[in-house]
Amino acid sequence: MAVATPPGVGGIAVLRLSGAAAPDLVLQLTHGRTSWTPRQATYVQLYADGELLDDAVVTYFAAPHSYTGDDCVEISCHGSQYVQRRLLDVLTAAGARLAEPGEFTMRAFLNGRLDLSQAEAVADLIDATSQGAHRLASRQLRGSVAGRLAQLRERFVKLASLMELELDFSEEDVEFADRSQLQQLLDEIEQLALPLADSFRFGNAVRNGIRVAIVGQPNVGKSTLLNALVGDDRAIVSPTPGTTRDTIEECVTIEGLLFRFVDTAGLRHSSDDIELAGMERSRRAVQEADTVLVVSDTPDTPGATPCDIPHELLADKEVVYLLNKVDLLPQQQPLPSDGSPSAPLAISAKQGIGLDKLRAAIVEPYLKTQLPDTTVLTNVRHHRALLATLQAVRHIRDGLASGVPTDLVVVDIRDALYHIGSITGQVTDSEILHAIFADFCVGK
Ligand SMILES: Nc1nc2c(ncn2[C@@H]2O[C@H](COP(=O)(O)OP(=O)(O)OP(=O)(O)O)[C@@H](O)[C@H]2O)c(=O)[nH]1
Ligand SMILES: [Mg+2]
Repeated sequence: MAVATPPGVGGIAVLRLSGAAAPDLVLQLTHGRTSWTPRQATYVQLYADGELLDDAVVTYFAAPHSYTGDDCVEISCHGSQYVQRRLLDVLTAAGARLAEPGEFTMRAFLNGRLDLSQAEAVADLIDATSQGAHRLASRQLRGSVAGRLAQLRERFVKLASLMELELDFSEEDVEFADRSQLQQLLDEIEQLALPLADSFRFGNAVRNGIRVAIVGQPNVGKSTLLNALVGDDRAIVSPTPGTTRDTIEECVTIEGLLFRFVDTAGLRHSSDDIELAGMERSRRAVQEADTVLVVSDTPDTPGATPCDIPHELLADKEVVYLLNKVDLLPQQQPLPSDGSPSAPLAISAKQGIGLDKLRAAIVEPYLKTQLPDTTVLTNVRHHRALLATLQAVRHIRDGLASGVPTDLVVVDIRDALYHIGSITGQVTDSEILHAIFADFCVGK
């Protein structure tokens, strides 16, 4: 039992009970009702210790056709904190207990209503604040990740059965399993698993809000650019180099995706303590960023990385090089962005030139997560398990190539199956389960 609506006062509050005893417990609060009709909203008066407490609407979901798979009852009562507390009290006295966070969803998982990846999607769906994040959670809830993993699993099972066949007959010294068939299966596995593992970088960013760090030397117009992108005078702009000391973060939704733009202190050699601390934060902002906008304002060094950003820091990030203040360039001079694909985008943050192109460049890599029929990983736990699966695939390949005994190769296949099973919840230990569901809100 738990209140499923947010804590506090509201027009109505929903109290949810799950378990075989739930329908009878709630009947006890009515004067004289003896049953509920499944899936029918029923207007009732609820009594607490003989006194009328509230008018409410009760909906009964009979097992197994409920969220948890057990008998469920939802009470929609008035959203007063007193009514909520009193209902919890009388139901507790009648034998109900408060649910743990995520316990309803955990019951649904344990009753086989959802696999673990779908159950986790429920929490993501509730947390989603943008269309993009909602879309990914919604697809995962409908089984996109589960479906892709089932395809993977099927191939591993086939691989295992071929190898085990070989194992059964090993005394006869015959190599049964056709090596090319094994290779073919491993190829298929990698073709399925690699894009899925790669999708995590973009999927995770979309789920959490895509972090975009704006970096460059002092005075190139980083704060002006932040203000232009968020459409607000958020950061102080001045002709004095070293204006921005701290990082400044602001969220904007572009094409349904949530972006967290971070303006940073300009990077240069300095002996000022505060400025140095600011630059340290700039570097951290780059480290945490999914996309980095590297801004410069001089056309002679387009695309140059400003001092103190090591190239390896940018290795697994989307990087967009910008040449700002093009409004100051002589009209006849061709813009440096003409030509090579890695050439910087010419913009004027102050005059609003080139900002649409910039927005398009920022959004582009993440938009592919939104295409219909793509399966995208968003969950760190899933990503780790999939990387472990791919590691096992490499072991299997090496084992086959170097003639490792079949029983050892089979161990690696079992290992891979274990990791896939850990994503869907086919194999889990209860500690992991509790850790996953503890992050849920109460009442879900
Ligand atoms: N002409 C022109 N001036 C610009 C443009 N963008 C910024 N500026 C000017 O450049 C100066 C520095 O701008 P800021 O946005 O404060 O630069 P910054 O990179 O944040 O500087 P720091 O915080 O000191 O690192 C200001 O006087 C801005 O008005 C532009 O596109 N064109
Ligand atoms: Mg600034």
